Amino acid sequence: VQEWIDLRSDTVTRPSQGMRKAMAGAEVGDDVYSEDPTVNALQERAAEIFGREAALFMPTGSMGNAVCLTVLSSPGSEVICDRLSHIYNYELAAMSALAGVMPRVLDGPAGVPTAAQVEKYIQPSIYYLSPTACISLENTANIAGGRVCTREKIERVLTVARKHGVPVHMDGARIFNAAGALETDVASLTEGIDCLMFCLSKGLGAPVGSLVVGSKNFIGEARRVRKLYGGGMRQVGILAAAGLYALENNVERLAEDHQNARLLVESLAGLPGLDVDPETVESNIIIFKVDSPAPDAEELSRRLEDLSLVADPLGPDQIRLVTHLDVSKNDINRAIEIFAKALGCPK
Ligand code: TLP
Repeated sequence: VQEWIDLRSDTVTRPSQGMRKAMAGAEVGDDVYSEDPTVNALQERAAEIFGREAALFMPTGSMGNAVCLTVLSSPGSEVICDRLSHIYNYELAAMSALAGVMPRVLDGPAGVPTAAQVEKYIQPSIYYLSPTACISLENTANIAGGRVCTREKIERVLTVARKHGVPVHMDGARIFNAAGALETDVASLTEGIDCLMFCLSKGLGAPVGSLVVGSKNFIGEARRVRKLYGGGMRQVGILAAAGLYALENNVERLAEDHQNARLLVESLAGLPGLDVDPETVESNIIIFKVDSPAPDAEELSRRLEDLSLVADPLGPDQIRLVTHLDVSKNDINRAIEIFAKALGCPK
């Protein structure tokens, strides 16, 4: 029987034997009392890796983002974000529903607004304007095709933000992919950003969990808001152990996912009806348009599924493919053959 190749997301990764072993052996305690030694170790490790004072374990990336935006805002204020951002599209308007803030949406290149765009939309202090609570940047920018935001671009936004006294949040769900692609480390890439959320549950291969990093004061507030949102957890050292294992073992290997994405996109670019630009693929995500003679995205993904490859359509004419640690180079070669077959190309 052929194995499924699942390219829907890097969230589909399953914990390895080594990770499961680490989880089974984890020491635990009640984390609402801050007494889970493994959670504490993970938080300390995350703070250290990012060069920040403190960190906080979160059940999900969405909760991490919601907590950060809540801490930084008050109801009636605005969060500057990109039109393609995850916080704007895929978090059920949590920033509005929970924090009472309004997204101020900009169309940045590659999924991240530029400093000039941001400066134009930071609200002047006039009583009838909603004040700008914060700027949120996503790195990598998922729906922009996993695009990587460079240190230079971040720094330009930080300069404008500081000039106006506005804090900056980063949705760094895939920040290790970004740092890897830029051949830098996450601390240098994100220095000066007020708060950042990153996920353990995506390319890093943990079954669950994200962290928020920031100053001691910020994390103190974040702990309060996490509890408010129902995210106070108990003996979650078993999950934190997976996170520690992921940070130790699965960061360097993200480069393989990027190589696999490159191999895949370069072959897909030669197939009829797939509008793929390999130039824009910078990490582990490939998003492309399908056009005639290819069928629509829905039909193409049905054909792929018949051939044991799962890929989610992103609207009627787009498909997203994500490489991850449960997809090998062999799987990618098979995926290329499957695409050719699904598009009716001769061998
Ligand atoms: N992204 C998921 C889906 O929700 C789209 C995926 O398959 O890519 N920020 C970014 C940039 C994300 O990509 C995601 C998840 C989140 C936040 C939310 O993380 P979770 O799923 O842990 O709440």
